[in-house]
Amino acid sequence: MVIASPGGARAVARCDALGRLPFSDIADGLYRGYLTPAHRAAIDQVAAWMREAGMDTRLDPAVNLIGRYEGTAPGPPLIIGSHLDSVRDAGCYDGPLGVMLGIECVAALHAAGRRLPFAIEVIAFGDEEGSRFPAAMLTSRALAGTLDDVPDLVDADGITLRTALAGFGSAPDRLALARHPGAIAYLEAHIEQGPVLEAEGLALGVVTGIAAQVRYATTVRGTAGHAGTCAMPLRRDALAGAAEMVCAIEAQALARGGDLVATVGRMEVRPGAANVIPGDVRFTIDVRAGEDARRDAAAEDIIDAIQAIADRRDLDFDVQRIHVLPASPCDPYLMDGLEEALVEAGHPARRLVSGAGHDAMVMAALAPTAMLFIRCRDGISHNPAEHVEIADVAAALTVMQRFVEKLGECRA
Ligand code: HGY
Ligand code: MN
Ligand code: MN
Repeated sequence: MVIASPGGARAVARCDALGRLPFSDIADGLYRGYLTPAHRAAIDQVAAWMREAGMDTRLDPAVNLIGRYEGTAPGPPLIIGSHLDSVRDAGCYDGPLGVMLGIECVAALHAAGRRLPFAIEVIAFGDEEGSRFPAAMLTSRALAGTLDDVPDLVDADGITLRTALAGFGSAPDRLALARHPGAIAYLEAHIEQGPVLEAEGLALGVVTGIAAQVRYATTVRGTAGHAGTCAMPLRRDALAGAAEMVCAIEAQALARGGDLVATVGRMEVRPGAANVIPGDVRFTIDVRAGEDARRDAAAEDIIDAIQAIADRRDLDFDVQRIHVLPASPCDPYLMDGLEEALVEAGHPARRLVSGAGHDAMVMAALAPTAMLFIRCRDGISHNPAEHVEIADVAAALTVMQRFVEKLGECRA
């Protein structure tokens, strides 16, 4: 697929193109899961765009797509990346925009016949969202070498990670081979997914760090029963209990205020019939804060609060931690360089924290990181209404190109 106009417009157009079949696993809207047919189609298309920009391409054992543009000298590359997978019912820009902007940075060098004193690798991570298997940042953790053990994951259709990897010629025990030898820096451009830049009339901002996050899988068990014959005082209604728990989780986060957030994003009710008292409810809890200690304190209080509800209602309760990532500060030197590039390109300096998680928080184990935020309309994300302006994306590309040139000047 050839999309003509270079730069910001082409990056946006390519994200839009990836938002439709065959690059989505659903016909109406966008969902691109890790190791799905849509992921395969997206890899093939993005790899073609990478080769068009002068890169060699490969898939690593974790099924990250890596495009490489050689430099004039040997040594570790600059990595520019983001993720190709999406949440369910997603917008087009969360993830792919950072990959497309990385490709545009290389395409401009290639078009000018130029190479920098270091190679540039553009990486399209396969699984940042964790929307297919219950573990997030799986493939950037494999690449950064922080995936300690590969859990036996199964998706909602009962397909195992092992089976899904086999479809791409890999296997769980090969994920460790995805470990990257190292990079001089990791740069990720991403939509802000929040309202700050738009509220201040800014197109771009430099990210100072990424909030700590922890995620739990919770099971509440009561007694399924006949909705018509079981008297209210005798019930062990798992859904009524879970509903009280969800409100308690919200209350705990509201009481703390600040950047502490807690979310129940997914709930399954069983058996799920209108005339049966629910006996089994499973839901997720996602807790985030700017620092690990505040995240942990809030999570502990939340679990205590919902355990007390289970006890009072005579419900069985189980909670498993399924994902945890520490807060990840961006590199001060790289932040300064990115801010210089921002100001030289005519934008006010603005630094802000990211409440959203990003592969950058994992890549910090491999290299110093920098993130550039791009304004998005109404701060909306994880939603088909996600929208960016081409002018803002073009501005981001200019800043990224200046930043990359600065790195080149430092290493010349
Ligand atoms: O959940 C997050 O913050 C990211 O979008 N995966
Ligand atoms: Mn993202
Ligand atoms: Mn996301």
